[in-house]
This record gives sequence, C-alpha cells and structure tokens, in this order.
Amino acid sequence: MAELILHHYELSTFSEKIRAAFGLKKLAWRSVDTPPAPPRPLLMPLTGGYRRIPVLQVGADIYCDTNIILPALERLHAAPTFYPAGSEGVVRGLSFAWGRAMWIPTIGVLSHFIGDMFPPEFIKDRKEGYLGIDISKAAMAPSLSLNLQRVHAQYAWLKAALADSRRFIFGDAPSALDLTCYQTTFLLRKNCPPEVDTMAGLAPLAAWYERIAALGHGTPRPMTADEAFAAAKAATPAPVTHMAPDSDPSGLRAGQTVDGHARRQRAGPGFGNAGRGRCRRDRDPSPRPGRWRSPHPLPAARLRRRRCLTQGDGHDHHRHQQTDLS
Ligand SMILES: N[C@@H](CCC(=O)N[C@@H](CS)C(=O)NCC(=O)O)C(=O)O
Repeated sequence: MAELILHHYELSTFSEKIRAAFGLKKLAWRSVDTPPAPPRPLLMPLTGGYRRIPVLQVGADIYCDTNIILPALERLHAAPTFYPAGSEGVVRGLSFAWGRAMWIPTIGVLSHFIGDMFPPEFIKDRKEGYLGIDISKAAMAPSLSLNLQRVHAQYAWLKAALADSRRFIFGDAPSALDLTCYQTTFLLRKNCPPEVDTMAGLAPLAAWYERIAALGHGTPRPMTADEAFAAAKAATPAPVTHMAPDSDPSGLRAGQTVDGHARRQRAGPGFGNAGRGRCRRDRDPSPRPGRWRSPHPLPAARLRRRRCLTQGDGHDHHRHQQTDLS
C-alpha cells in the first residue's frame, strides 16, 4: 500500500486531530510541512483548489477534510477502530456537529488570550481567505461572552459523558469523537495561559485530555512537497472497491467534473474558488477560463485522475476527475 502522506503544519488543530489519529492507530506516515497560509503551489493542484489543511495523500488519492480523512484511514487500517462499541453513526454525527458548533467560539476564546499577537497578514488572510471574520482580539472582544456560552454549552455534555470517570467517551477505547473534542481543546490548552482552563471550564477534562495527548502521533517521517507531488504523479489512483459505483445519493457520478466550492474563501492568486472538501456537480456549462489552473508552471501531467471526496454522507466517496496539470 502507498505511504500515508499528511500535508499539515504544526499549529493546525485539525491536523492535530489526524496526527492523534495516527497515534491511536500506531501508524507510520510521511509528514509534509505546509506554510500556515497559501500559496501552497504543489498542494493546490492535487486538491483542485481546496485550501484547507490537513490533506491526506495516499499515492494519487487525495482526501480533503478530516471528516473524510478519518473514515479513509479506518478503511485502510481497520484496527484499532475509531468507532468502538458500534459508535460509528454517533461519532460521525457528533464530530461534525462539534466542529460546526465549536470552531469560531474556540477561536474567540483563543483570540481573547493571544489575539493581539496575531500578525496583521495572518488576520487578513483568515478574514479574506478563510473564516470571513476579523479574528483580532479587538474585533472578537464584543462576542467573547457569547462565545464563552457556546463553548461551555458543548463542554457541558462532554463533561457529563465523562462524569463516571470513564477513560474515553465510549469507555476504555478512544474514538474519533474523542479526537474531535480533543482538537479544539488542544487549540486552547496549547496556545493560551493556564487561566484558559478556568475561563472555558476545562479543568475537569484535564485527565481525559492527557490520555488523548498520550496516544502520540504515530511514526512521522519528513517529506518535501516536491517528493509528495512526485509520488502523486508516479502513482495510479487505487481502484474503488469499498462502495458501489455511482452510488452517491446526490447523483454525482464517477468521472464527473467536480468543483471544490467555497462560500467566501479564496485560495490565493490564480484560484477562482477555494474548496470546502465538498464536490458538487459542475453545473456551469461554460466555466470561467482558468478556474482551476495553477499559476505555477507544472510539468506535463501524468497524474490522470484526481480523486475528490464528498462529505455529504460521511463516507469517503470517491469522485474521479480527469485532470490535466500541464
Ligand atoms: N472542515 C475542515 C476544516 C479544516 C480547517 O479549517 N483547517 C484550518 C487549519 S486548522 C485551515 O485550513 N486554516 C486555513 C489554512 O490553513 O489555510 C476539516 O475538518 O478538515
């Protein structure tokens, strides 16, 4: 089997979810250190414009979004499972909900502590190319109390779930839901002074948090972006055998042109749209020229198919696209 390659950067907390997932499954993987903001000229052509981090690469197969990466890892390396005690449906649903409910509120708390240290270009990038909001301390301050209420509301159910001193949410074995809840907690505990535990009510979660941190990150080995790109070019996408052909409930078909689309993101120069990991039917019969072209000259393509993944039903459905990177 091709190596697992993770495109990520150290401070990326969604990446921390996947690094911890490697730890849970004790996997060896290759680590491609990306810059914390675009341009990422050797990654964008692989993802079709999707700008978020992390991205998992397995040969020529590209998995965008942690909600897709985790099921893919589970399929490729089943044991130990991310879904103990038959928890897969609940884990997938609650993981998705936790991400939606917690990301901006958690950034609000983070910004309260360290927002005045964010460099202006970082604030600009996150506003214009990613979140659509100003995450500086001054701009986030008016919503601090609302964000704290939201954070406390979610941590309340997590604390209730762990109240009988169980080791993890479903008992003795960690699940992907533990990793998801750990991820936003990691953002706060890794970057804020210890007072964050009091402000966000994290103290009762400290032992659970340490148990997840102790899973480690598996066995990473560095790889350059050039090496990862070359690995993609040299590989052939793996045949899809884990799902019925053309079984996507929304009607997407294998081989169909797809478009990683953004509501408000821009990937950087040369990319009309950034992606959110969701592939959709390309309904535009005459797409704007250059929409998916990289501004960076690339060698003639041998990577013939790009694999794009839907997060609609949480399975790692594959959509194949004829891709010309030349
Ligand atoms: N839903 C995505 C969210 C990923 C995400 O927002 N990642 C952050 C980094 S932690 C990001 O991409 N920030 C902008 C950037 O790095 O360019 C997932 O689960 O993977």
